[in-house]
This record gives sequence, structure tokens and C-alpha cells, in this order.
Amino acid sequence: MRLTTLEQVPAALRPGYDPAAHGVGIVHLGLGAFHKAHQAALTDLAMSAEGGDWRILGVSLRSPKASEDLAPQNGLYTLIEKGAEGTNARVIGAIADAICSAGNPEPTLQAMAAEGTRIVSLTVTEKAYGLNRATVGCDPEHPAVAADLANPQAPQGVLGLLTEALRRRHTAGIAPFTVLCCDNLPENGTLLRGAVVDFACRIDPALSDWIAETVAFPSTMVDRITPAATAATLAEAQALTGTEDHAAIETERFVQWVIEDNFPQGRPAWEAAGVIFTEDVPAFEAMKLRMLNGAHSMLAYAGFHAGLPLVRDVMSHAPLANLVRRHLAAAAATLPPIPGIDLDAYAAALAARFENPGIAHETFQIAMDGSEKMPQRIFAAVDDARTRSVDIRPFAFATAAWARHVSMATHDCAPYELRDPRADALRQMAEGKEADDIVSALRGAPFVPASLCSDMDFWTIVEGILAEMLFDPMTDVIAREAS
Ligand code: CS2
Repeated sequence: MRLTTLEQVPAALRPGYDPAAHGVGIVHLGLGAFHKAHQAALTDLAMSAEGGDWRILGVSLRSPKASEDLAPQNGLYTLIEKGAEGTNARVIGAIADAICSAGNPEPTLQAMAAEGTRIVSLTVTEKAYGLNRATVGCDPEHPAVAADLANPQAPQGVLGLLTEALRRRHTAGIAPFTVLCCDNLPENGTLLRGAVVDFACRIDPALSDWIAETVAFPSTMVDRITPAATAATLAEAQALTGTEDHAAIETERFVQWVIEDNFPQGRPAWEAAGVIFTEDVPAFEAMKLRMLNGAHSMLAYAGFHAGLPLVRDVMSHAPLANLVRRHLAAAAATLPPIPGIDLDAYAAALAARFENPGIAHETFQIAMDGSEKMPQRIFAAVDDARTRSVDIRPFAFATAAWARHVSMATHDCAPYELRDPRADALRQMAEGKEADDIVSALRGAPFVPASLCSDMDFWTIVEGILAEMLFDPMTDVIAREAS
């Protein structure tokens, strides 16, 4: 029988509070596995500990699949946590309902504009925002931004939804919600604030001023390795709960959330769930983006082309696992010290998380959207490596592995799809080309920082490694690099 009420599941798996007794305080945009494993799970623990009207209305922005799986279950789903030590599971009650905004944004806008909504949080992936990172504004050529600028009262994109909902609150004299960006972007609150203020200014400068003066956009660092759910996930949930659960997810046991404490309309007692509140979120973000995500991107490109489908397979392949450790150490050496954090211990913990035998995380999944990920994960580290006299070769190796991926070379692997919002442009730069041509095209791409573009020593190393990767088997190139 389909999971619809908590009475169906064993008492030990139920939340420590009665969800129905709590109102909605958060609208979350981007109802993917990561939200269900991270913010929703921690909000669930916060409500167990301290209560509050902080349940979540989950919104899928594009595909209705996530909301169609969750809504018939009254927002309930099984969270399966897996580590080398074994498996834990519980049913999460934090999501009150789920809707899809594609084609019909009105219910989402009404929920965002409702007085009870005090936080709008987001996990929509880097590419969905339509940010211009260089100007800290919006990108008017991004398809969703362009469509919403032309039709601001029926928005489909993130900036359009936030701006229209804030406009309605402003007009109705309701205090604004806090905007909580939970995507893997550096200084994500600052970037999103700049994009919303710029977007609003193009429609209504007075509204833009009000947003700039009154809306809080705390930055956050989010971390939990969460692969896409599979049929095996749903079967395991059925065995654990005795119900049919179409929305179950699996994740690792580790979870981390670091947030700037700037919530003028209040927030759940997330500290009761282990969330760290600090003034210095950017330091934590840089650590996580360069170490975890940087190593992830490197191992995803190198691993996928070496025939290693999962992150844990990479960690069982001694030469590539050594390069992962080399990358973690080099990335750590580019960072300033963070009080209370031992970066060597953090690197060792990351390697152990990548080895997790319970998590089947696909290298191909991590390889997606490289043009949105490389800047903060790899490119940003090179400048700091220069000033700190850290070897830049690990970052050049990661860049070459990404360049090989966008070159579509198949001399040692089956054809694959390039999933990236700039796939067409990247293929034009790289497909079927020689290493020197690929490097000169990629070096000048708009998402490569100017300082890196002119760092010719770096690109010479990239070109040397890429030339090998375009002709030799990836496994040989990795073995030579690791020796
Ligand atoms: C991964 C992240 O897919 C990717 O790009 O690097 O989703 C990673 O698993 C999370 O950021 C972990 O917190």
C-alpha cells in the first residue's frame, strides 16, 4: 500500500513530532533528492527538537515528477542513510505538500506571497539561476531570465518567481521572506542578491531598491552526497517501512550545513540539528567547493573516461585514488586557515566518504554542467595556488580531464552525451580538434576568469596532459600521472 500516513510505518521510523500540528513557513524551490536529504531532513530534526511552524511547501520548477511522487504521499518519504557502519532510516514529515510551477506559477506565487512564508529556500542547480557572476547581476540572455523579463507577472524562472512574489508582498505591506540559496556557488547569498536586485531593477527600480534595503540573502555552505534514487532505493524503502514509497531517497550519513545567521523573520531551530551558524560562510564554502567538489569534478571526468562508473570504483582504483588525494591536498593548500578546522582531517574524511560502499554515486552525474562548476571548483584555486606557491599541476590535470570530456573523444570509451547548458558552444570549441586548438578556445571562454586566461604556464601544462588524453587510454594517462 502507498505511503500516505505515519500510522502505516513502524513507530521507530516516525518523526519526533506531529507534522499536522505545524504550519508551513518555508517555500522551497527545486524539489530534488538533495533537498529531501539535506534541508528538509534538518528542518525535520529542528521541528522535533524545538517545534515551530516551519513545514515546507516543495516546488518543482520544471518536471512535475518530484511533486507527483510526493503529493499523493502527503509529503512523506523515507530517508535512507548509508555508511560503512550500516544503514539508518526514518520517515520525514517536514514537507507539507508539493506542487509544480511549470506552466502554472500562480499557486507557487501565492504561497511565496503568503504572510506565513518567512523563508524561500532554493536548490535549483547552478545553471538555473541566470546569474552573471562577473557583474554580480543577472544574465538577461539566460532563457528563463529573458522570458521572465518579458512577462514578469507569470514567471517560470527563479529570479522571476522571487521578484514577483516580493513585489506582491511589498504591495500588500507584508514583510519580505528571507531568501536562502543552497546551491554550490561561492558566496551564494551575495550572488543571488545581486541577480535579484538587478532583475527587479530592469522591471521596477523602486521595487529593486526595496529589495536591496529589506531582503536578507544569507550565504550557506551545504554538504551531503546524495545520488539520484533508483528502483533499488524504492525497494529498500518498501522493505523498511512496509509501504510503497515513490519518493524515497538514499544518502550518506554525513551532513553539514553552515549558514550566515541573518533571518529577520525568524527561522527553524536548525542549530538543534547540528547546523553551524557563522559570520564566515565564504571560508567554509571555498573549503567545500575546492576540496569536495573540486576533487569530485576531477575524479568524475578522469573516472568516467577510465571506465569507472561510480565514485567508489574510482577509490578502489589505486592510481586515480592517489590523484584524488593529491588533489585534496593541493586544494587544501590554496585555502586560508579556518578556525577550528583541520584541513588534513577534512581531506581524510572526504576520501573516506568517497569510498562509502553504500553509496552508488555516478561519475557521469557529477560530470554534468562542467562549465557551471569548473570556475568555483578548479579555476578559482589556481590564483591562490600561485600566491601560496602551491603546485598548479593537479588543477591543470583536472582541467585537461574536463577538456577531454568536452572534446567528445571516444578512442577509449563508448559515445556519450555532453550534458551542459553550454554544450553546443563547448562542442564547437573542442570536438574533433587538436589539444592546442582546444586549449586556446577554452582558455578564452567567458566563464574562465581573466587572470587564469592569461596564465600561459597553466595552459601549457593543460595542453600537454590533454594531448596524451586525446590519444592514449585514460587509464594509461592516469597511471603515468600518479607514478
Ligand atoms: C557533486 C555534488 O554532482 C556534483 O557536482 O559534486 O552534488 C556533491 O555531491 C555535493 O555537493 C555534496 O555535498
